[in-house]
Amino acid sequence: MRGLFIVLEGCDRSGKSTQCHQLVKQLQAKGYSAQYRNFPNRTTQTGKMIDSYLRQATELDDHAVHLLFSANRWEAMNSIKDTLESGITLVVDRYAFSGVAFSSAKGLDLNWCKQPDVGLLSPDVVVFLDLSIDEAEKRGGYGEERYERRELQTKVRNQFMKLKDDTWKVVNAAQSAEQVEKGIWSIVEAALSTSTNQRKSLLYSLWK
Ligand code: FDM
Ligand code: MG
Repeated sequence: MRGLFIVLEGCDRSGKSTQCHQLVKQLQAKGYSAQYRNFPNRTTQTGKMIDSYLRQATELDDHAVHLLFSANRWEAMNSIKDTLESGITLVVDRYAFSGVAFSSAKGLDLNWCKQPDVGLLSPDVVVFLDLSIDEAEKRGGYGEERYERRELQTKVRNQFMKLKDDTWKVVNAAQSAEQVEKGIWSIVEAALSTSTNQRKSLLYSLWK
């Protein structure tokens, strides 16, 4: 049976990366093969351009960088598909939802933002770690990268809310790390329990 394609999304400081790594560990402890991936993947050619932009070392047009983020996902699709088909479950830290939420928060048209990601592999589960901006700021403030500002983060959160559909599972990220972990696990456990026939075949159908 193929692996599950799990995406964790949320605003900065919501604990996404920590929870992704915890989830991989928990899956492995239960005997599942699981791996962590993240977007942007800063190690590829597109990823290096994105990294330099995020560190504010270079400037890029908003549209151009949006397309780079999308290309950074497209170039990973074959590998993601092969990995899932080999039976490995993937826990992915950010996906196209971040792509659209951030770029549209900067003022680009939301529908325009979705287009380059239309037809990416659809995740089986999207877990949204929900945290208010006030709670996020209490966690030690933002860092030095582009986008790590309260004003933009507030807009990003609003844009995420517009993308949320009934396939999303929301977990309150203001809880303790252990409680968040439990909330995520119960969602993942339900998805894992689907039998071979029930698990829908992998489709390049995001936003189609
Ligand atoms: N980000 C991330 C985008 O603007 N578009 C995208 O498609 C993705 C995947 O990049 F501010 C933003 C979100 C965040 C920044 O992400 C770097 P990490 O997770 O902090 O590395
Ligand atoms: Mg960050």
